[in-house]
Amino acid sequence: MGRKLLLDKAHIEGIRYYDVYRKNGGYAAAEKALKSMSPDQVTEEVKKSGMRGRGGAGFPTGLKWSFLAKPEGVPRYLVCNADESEPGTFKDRYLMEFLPHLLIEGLLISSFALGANTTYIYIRGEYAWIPDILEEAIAEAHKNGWLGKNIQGSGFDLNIYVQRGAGAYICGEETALIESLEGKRGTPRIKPPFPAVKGLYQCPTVVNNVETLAAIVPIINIGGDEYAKIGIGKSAGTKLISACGNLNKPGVYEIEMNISVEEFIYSDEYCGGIPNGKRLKACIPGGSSVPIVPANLLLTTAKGEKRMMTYESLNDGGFATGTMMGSGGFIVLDEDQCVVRHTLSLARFYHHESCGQCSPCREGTGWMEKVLKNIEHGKGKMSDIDLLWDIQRKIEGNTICPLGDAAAWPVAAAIRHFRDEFEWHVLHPDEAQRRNFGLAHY
Ligand code: L3W
Ligand code: SF4
Repeated sequence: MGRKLLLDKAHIEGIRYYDVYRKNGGYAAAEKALKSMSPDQVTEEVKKSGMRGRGGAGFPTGLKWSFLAKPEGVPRYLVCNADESEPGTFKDRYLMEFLPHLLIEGLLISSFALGANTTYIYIRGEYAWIPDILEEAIAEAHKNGWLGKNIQGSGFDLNIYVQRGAGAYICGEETALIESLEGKRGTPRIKPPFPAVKGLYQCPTVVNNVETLAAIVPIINIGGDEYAKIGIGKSAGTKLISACGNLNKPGVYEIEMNISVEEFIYSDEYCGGIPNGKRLKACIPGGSSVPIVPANLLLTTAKGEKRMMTYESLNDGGFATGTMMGSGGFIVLDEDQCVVRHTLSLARFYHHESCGQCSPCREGTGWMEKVLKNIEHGKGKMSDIDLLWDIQRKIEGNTICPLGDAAAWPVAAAIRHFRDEFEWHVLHPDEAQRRNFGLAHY
């Protein structure tokens, strides 16, 4: 059994409530940090842990914290990015729903380390029932002296506010999130300046993902060095993976980053294999934005080694053969799935969610959807496949925020690895149309 640092207490009845959480060791890390550590010592432990941001980019958390500007007399903010909208990703929902105090404790320790007295949780609008859970837990934390003024006699003050988003995927991009939090339309800002220098209300701000902030609790409990020993190399610690698609046991799993992809898919401890003994066709291991990989390259790297559930191994060989850990949204496709339809579904999503600020993304996502729809519905030409390739290349790297890349990569990877399937749709228009009967809207 792999070690659990985040979900180890998730099975305890009532762990959502303060009394049960506290009785089971909750707020011990906060106590340790506030009573026996300085803010810099907390940051040092996070740096030593080697933990990388769990939202998708994998940027080292301790390093991000150390970038935070600290001008005299200017407030600093911590913002918790709970706008979990990446297709296939639902791990933060699990943490907030079942372990809200773990997040609040992580926010408290992190805010203390950063010197932030006001912290916001920006939560995805569609998670309509979760703000009540968080607000109830925040009220309990206040009542028990873990929020508010002079927390546990430490002299440190903190208030946490929950802000609901309104259903826009782009508000998960940190600068769009900040714009939205300020009450404006959520469109990404050009970086630099990074939020660490000019973020919320033009003040220094750290934006971290829910899982990242929850993981601060075990890091302080066991120490950064101990945390760094878990996993392989620069993939330190445990990671939550939300597994979905054609799997016997979809769900949220906490893995040590030292198991193979094969073990994750097929072992009974995790996903338990593919239903009805079907063959694995492909996988998108890090949320919809990362490249799709065919089964052979998923289980084994180009060098013939076992592919591991680590940032490095999943990206081994770069985009030509590898993919990315991303947010840990692990989507599995069995042999019956159509990659063209799947790619169309993602293209529709990114077209719909593009904020429209930059032309390559605004226009390109729409064109990719149109061309893919034609191919999927048996109305495409061979030259459309090259046209698609051309469009995605013109988007990648030419936009303000990563949504453009996120829209381009799935299309590029689908053509690179499954070109024969695109060609099949062009060569068999009647069959492609028949398969789509009744799905004209799709
Ligand atoms: C100060 C510097 N700060 C970098 C900070 C930066 C940010 C972090 C990482 O996109 C990806 C995206 C999605 N001074 C800094 C600095 N920073 N240099 O470090 O930055 P970056 O630009 O590498 O990434 P990002 O803009 O945060 C995130 C991908 O993750 N993704 C995730 C999707 C969705 C979810 C969800 O629904 N929860 O996670 C999946 O792959 O496509 O590429 O904080 O400020 N010199
Ligand atoms: Fe908006 Fe797309 Fe440009 Fe991002 S890449 S700023 S979503 S138009």
